[in-house]
Amino acid sequence: MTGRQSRPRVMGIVNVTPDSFSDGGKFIDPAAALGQALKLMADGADILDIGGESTRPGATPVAEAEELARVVPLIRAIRAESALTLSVDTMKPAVARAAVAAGADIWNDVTALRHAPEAPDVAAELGCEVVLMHMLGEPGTMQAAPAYDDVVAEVEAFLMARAEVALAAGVSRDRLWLDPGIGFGKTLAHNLALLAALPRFVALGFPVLLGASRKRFIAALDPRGEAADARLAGSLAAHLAGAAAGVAAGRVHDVFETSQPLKVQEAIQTASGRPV
Ligand code: HH2
Repeated sequence: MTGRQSRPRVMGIVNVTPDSFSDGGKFIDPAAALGQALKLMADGADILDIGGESTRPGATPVAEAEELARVVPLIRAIRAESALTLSVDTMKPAVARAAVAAGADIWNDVTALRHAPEAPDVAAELGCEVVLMHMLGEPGTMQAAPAYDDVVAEVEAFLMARAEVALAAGVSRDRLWLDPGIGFGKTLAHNLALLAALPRFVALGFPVLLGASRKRFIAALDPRGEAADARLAGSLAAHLAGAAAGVAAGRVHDVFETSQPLKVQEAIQTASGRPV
């Protein structure tokens, strides 16, 4: 997938975890997780991103068997109901492999295929789409004291280097996505610099995924957003900025609420007569 499209696709988040930062524990029960997936589909999701391990700062790593048990039956159950594009949010090649066998189309890897040495080869072998995300350090420590000389240049160089690794392993170019990793080892200033630089990331020629939904930087700008579920309006502002920059998809908790302003923005753009 390359090039500019009219409006970003909406990727709805389904976290089958006890500890995700905004919805941890809500959907750990398999029936609740499937219910949430079906709700997000009804709300207009173009893609669902299924995750069984939280990557929030300080999150505890999850054993492979536990992560498999959380995500694989859910992917199978959604696939039995729908042909919607499904993504698996995992850093473990074995989980990606089982998820693709169960019907997932995209491997969303917050470590950009760095978690295990075999990850690039597995991505090539699976033939699925792959999201390469930037993270500084590890989830446990990434927010300790993130520092860059030039955050935009460094994130861009990292993503292009990881794309090269994936390509060298045999992942086809039209299967790769890039994601600047909002909140993953970044201060408020770093997140804002990356959001402002989204057009530069889009210009790299790969589809860009943006994940700003309910993230902490919103509370840093408005303390009334201290609770994660009080950050919807700020999330929309960030995702509309992403749309204006030409990102291919937004990864969000609130699918209905995000797709509506994106449609309005697209309609205004169309009415303006300016090419998207
Ligand atoms: N953010 C989170 C998880 N996965 N994947 C991509 N590609 N981009 C992101 O920005 C991104 C991601 C964190 O959000 P969430 O899933 O809500 O929380 P948790 O990691 O605690 O499960």
